[in-house]
Amino acid sequence: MIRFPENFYWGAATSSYQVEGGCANADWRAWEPKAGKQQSGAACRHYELYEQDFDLARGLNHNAHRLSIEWSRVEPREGEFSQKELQHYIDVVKALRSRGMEPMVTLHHFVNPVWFSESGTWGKPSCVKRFVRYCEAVVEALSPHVRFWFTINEPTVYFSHSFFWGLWPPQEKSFARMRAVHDNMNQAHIEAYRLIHQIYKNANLPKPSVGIAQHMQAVVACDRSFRNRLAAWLRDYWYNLEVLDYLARHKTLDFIGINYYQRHLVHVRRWDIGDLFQQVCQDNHHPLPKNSLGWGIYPEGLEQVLLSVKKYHLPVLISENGICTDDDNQRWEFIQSHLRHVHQAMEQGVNVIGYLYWSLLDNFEWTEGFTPRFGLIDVDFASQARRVRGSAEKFAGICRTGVLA
Ligand code: IFM
Repeated sequence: MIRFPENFYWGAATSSYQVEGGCANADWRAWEPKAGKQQSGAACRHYELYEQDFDLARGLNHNAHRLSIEWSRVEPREGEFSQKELQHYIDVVKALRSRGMEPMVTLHHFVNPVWFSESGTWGKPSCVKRFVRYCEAVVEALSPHVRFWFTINEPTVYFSHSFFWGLWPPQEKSFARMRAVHDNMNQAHIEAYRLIHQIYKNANLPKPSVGIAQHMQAVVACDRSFRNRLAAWLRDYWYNLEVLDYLARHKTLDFIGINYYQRHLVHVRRWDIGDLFQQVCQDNHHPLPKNSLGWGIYPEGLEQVLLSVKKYHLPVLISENGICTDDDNQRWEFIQSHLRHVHQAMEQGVNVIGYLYWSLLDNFEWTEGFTPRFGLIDVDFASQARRVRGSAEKFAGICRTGVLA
């Protein structure tokens, strides 16, 4: 039997664009038809149905919930802030509080307002000022109700997918642009971190906790050869640790959010950028069970990445961990096996303060559309009916007792 601490945060995560629906001023929305991708459309209609969804989460004994603010709603045109939308998000976080759930709020989760993308996006140095101005409006409005802030979700995934691999809008493929975005996002985090603390101080509010959600893969060399071990080290540094090192050096992390999904088995056949930083070895050695997108399920990897951030001596929140699958037994197995490794990392001294499953609801999985089913709650996208999955009921038992049998 495994017991987690009494004050542990248990819950699930979502992001605005993936669940809300109707994000008319978002750059992703403008890009989807041009790119011939499935369109996010009404998504889960969570913008209207959030109270019902939070009732379900509360019924599943969640005591925390991570959500994101849709920048393109709050600031649909440059410098014009919508009081109506700010009020909407105040209502959302109050709805969580009134149900006994700790709101954990992300300010940027992959999506930008169209005006921001059209005027240089994250590649232009003025983006820092623009992002910080948006943060100020949101944090001023929500600070009485929120203690946990994530400035940016998965910066490494965002700048590599959007500016280097050309997979996401604006589909650029330039190392120089990616570097500029990387630098600007780091700077944006640092300035937003300081601003958030200042706002709380000015308002005499208790100190907030500000961090980022970092996507971390368990990077494993597929054999003991020097070149594969070197490549694994490089990939681990670049994807997992480089941004954290920088922000920790600047003392702008109060906690680290970790989003963990899969193993990356590194096999460098050629010294090219794809083999080094992107490809996962497809040979049939070290086979693993897969999720429905073919990602290798590797629970011990969560312990590995947790131990790799121990050196920062900061609280760690599992801000996302989940599986897309049509087999709900596999989901329950996934949750239990990952939690065992979280606990093992805690026994080795990592200060893990909570676990948020990705995701509360089936939702819009970016270029993969609505097919992958990550949710604790099944969503029928035609009728918008919700159905709580068996795995969610079982997870609810752990959320209630803190005990995994
Ligand atoms: O759906 C995404 C989320 O937006 C960011 N983290 C990974 C999830 C699954 O791919």
